[in-house]
Amino acid sequence: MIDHHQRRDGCPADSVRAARHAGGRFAALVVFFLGCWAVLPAQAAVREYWIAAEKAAWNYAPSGQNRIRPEAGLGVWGETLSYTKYRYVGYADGSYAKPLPQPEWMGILGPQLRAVVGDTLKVHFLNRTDRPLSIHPHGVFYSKDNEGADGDAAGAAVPPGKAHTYTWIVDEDAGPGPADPSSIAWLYHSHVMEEEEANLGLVGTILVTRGGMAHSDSNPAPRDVDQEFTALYMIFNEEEGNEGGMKHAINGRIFGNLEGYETRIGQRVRWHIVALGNETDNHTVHWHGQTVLVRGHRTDVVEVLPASMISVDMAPRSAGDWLFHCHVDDHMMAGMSTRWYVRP
Ligand SMILES: [Cu+2]
Repeated sequence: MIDHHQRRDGCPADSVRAARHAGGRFAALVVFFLGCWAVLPAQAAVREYWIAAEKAAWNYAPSGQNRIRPEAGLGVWGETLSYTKYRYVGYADGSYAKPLPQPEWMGILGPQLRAVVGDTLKVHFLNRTDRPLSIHPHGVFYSKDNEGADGDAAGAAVPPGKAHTYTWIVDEDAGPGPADPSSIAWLYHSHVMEEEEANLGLVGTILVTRGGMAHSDSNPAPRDVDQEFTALYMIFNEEEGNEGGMKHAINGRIFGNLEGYETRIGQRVRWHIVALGNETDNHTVHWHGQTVLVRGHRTDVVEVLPASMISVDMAPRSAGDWLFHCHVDDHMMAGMSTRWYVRP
């Protein structure tokens, strides 16, 4: 990721909106800069990301074991564990030479994009696969050319071997609302044949921090939390009509094979829970060992439906290797379960 900082934040929202409605790009720029010249000298960034779509082997349970209840085994879900998936892979620059490392707990998720309200996201997309794909974001402000879906705009379906740059504006309407915590999550996914492509593995998240709440200009993460985790609850359908091919996964792993959700007592931890999929993707996400605060309500279970996004806060008080799982019986049985670790 590369950040270019500009004196642009704090421009009067009205002038920006007026400019957008005015249509012409030149007119928009003039109004934009006139608006900005007069007001607050806050910093905003253009944050650039490079993402390639690539085919990759994916194993839903690399240990080959049920790590939650070893004696129960993997059942029908263990008959085939490895499949060819399509993934969003992050790179440091336009050479697309060396994939950026990401934490183990991210599993199959694409790179985490971050922004602060007022920023612009520039996402360079290279399609290295054999089918047309896109990146369609939720939440952020985009023109039709930057929607990554639906129509003949260049970004709606990027052919194999081709590239496209998406520009997304992270305005107030993309940021946390009054009852939200200081950062929220938006999904992004491919949207040429959406229902197939999410299932292929082309899913990621955008985290947006409220204005004034970032650590620094170069670190857009919120400063009132110590750690942020993201969890995608989604059943991947690998073999139509075969229960064993229904992979009830958290970030693409089953039966405790997702590792890395690790924290310490007293850390301020934020969880961004997202879901995608079909009518069976109604999940009740449950933490053992700790309650969470959801928009002012206390609970230890949050409900998600396909394309839901919810952000919850906790400060763990009890050390342990705790379960983190879907509370729907069938889903639990099929392996939609892992652990989160609270160290003393
Ligand atoms: Cu579930």
